[in-house]
Amino acid sequence: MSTSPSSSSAPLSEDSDLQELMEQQRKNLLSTLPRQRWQGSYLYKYNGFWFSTMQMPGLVEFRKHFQARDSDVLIITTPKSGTTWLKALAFALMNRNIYPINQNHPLLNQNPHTLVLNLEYLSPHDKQHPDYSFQGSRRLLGTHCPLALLPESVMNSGCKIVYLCRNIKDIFVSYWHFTNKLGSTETSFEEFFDLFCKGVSLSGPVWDHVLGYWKASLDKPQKVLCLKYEEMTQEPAFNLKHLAEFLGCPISQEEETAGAVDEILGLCSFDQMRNLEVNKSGTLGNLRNHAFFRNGKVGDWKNDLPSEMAGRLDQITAQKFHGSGLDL
Ligand code: PAP
Repeated sequence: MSTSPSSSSAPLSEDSDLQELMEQQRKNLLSTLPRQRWQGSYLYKYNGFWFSTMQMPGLVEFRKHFQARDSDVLIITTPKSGTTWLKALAFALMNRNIYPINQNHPLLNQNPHTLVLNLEYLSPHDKQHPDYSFQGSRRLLGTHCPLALLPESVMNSGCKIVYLCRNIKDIFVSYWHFTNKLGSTETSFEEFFDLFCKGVSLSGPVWDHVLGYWKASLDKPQKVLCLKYEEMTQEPAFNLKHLAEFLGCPISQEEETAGAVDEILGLCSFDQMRNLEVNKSGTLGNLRNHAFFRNGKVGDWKNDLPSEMAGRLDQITAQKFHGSGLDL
């Protein structure tokens, strides 16, 4: 399956007029939203959630124009929950008949974010709207969009959602390191933490993001699958097979005996992916692919988070998740 957008054929002058109009509309919208300084730019509060300047145009277009298909699969996360890993696993699983796990596998020379595009980062650029007409019979796409902001067609169609949760303290620490790699570091660790606790983070509040999908997975288990990073690390084979079943492409006993599960897990493992040339020196926009592979550990927050900060996050998490049955 190819996930590359196809090109537009609209005349140039018409394109530039539309582009100007859309740019104006975007500026008008942004000027009405509450905003917070964030790493040399801003996060905007849009319908209760915070998004970066880079996310906003694509997010608005996604909400307006994306039409889900019954066969679509959406990988959804709050940033730094293990998106890159889940995208790689889902891509390898769903395409295993087209791309057997061998030396020519696309994941060996492309970053998972290039193979599974994030919908809100598809920007209109030189087109009237982003082109969602990816080729292939089954689209595999990603987004950090909260449930409440999804286009209606996503919940109303047979499209499947795979959501990945992670311990909030590990998300925070991963997010801090990642943000620093984005460039400007104008916010101190303490300020950054304070904002995170107040819900001001990329696609945050993180708790509301997670809870939305967690509840949907309880209501509609055939439609939304919630996986946990920690459980995937502990029992990768079990979770991979569970994912395959949920996506309607179960791994047969024959495939398993032939080593399919181990092959996919090996291909997508942290060490394997981190050491690929594309992930050591490749880039995604102005970001080095390397930034998506830090250490991939469970409980690494202990190395960065003083106990009082850890306690504060635990307290907020306990309050927010109280009665939901969710434990992260
Ligand atoms: P994104 O939401 O911005 O795409 P995401 O992939 O969710 O980022 O976050 C990266 C985290 O996943 C990193 O965690 P860390 O900072 O605690 O180390 C990264 O190391 C981890 N990660 C990336 N690839 C893998 C993988 N193949 N297996 C396990 N963890 C991974």
